[in-house]
Amino acid sequence: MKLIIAVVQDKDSNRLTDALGSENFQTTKLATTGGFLKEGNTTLMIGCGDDYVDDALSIIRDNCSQREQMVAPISPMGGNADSYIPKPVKVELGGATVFILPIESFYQF
Ligand code: 2BA
Repeated sequence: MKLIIAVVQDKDSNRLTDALGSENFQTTKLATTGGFLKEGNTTLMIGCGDDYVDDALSIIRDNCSQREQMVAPISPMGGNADSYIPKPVKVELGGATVFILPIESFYQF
């Protein structure tokens, strides 16, 4: 058994959980925050048999989109805030960041 942990954009999360559910994958959805952008994203925990990992990955791939986002950098520490004109930086948000962990034991009581 494996635990798939997928960090996805909020905009994709409902479509993705619906698509996974329609293929009988069970999911747990966590409201998370990205460390870099400090914005909300969604982390899904998906427990499944080893033979189903590829199917889950292709559903994730098909339902998560890459997007670009402009981010305003924070003004430099100690700098003169009056003369600092923040230039937005373009950040490429991935479709999904996926970790796959082996599961030693699985119980449901
Ligand atoms: P955030 O940490 O908010 O990062 C959002 C996007 O900002 C990233 O998209 C990446 O394009 C960019 N980014 C992140 N750190 C950067 C840096 N030091 N300099 C320049 N740009 C940077 P993704 O790579 O698609 O990541 C989307 C979200 O997935 C992340 O949100 C984070 O919540 C999670 N994530 C990505 N890699 C991770 C990792 N190795 N471990 C844990 N969580 C991860």
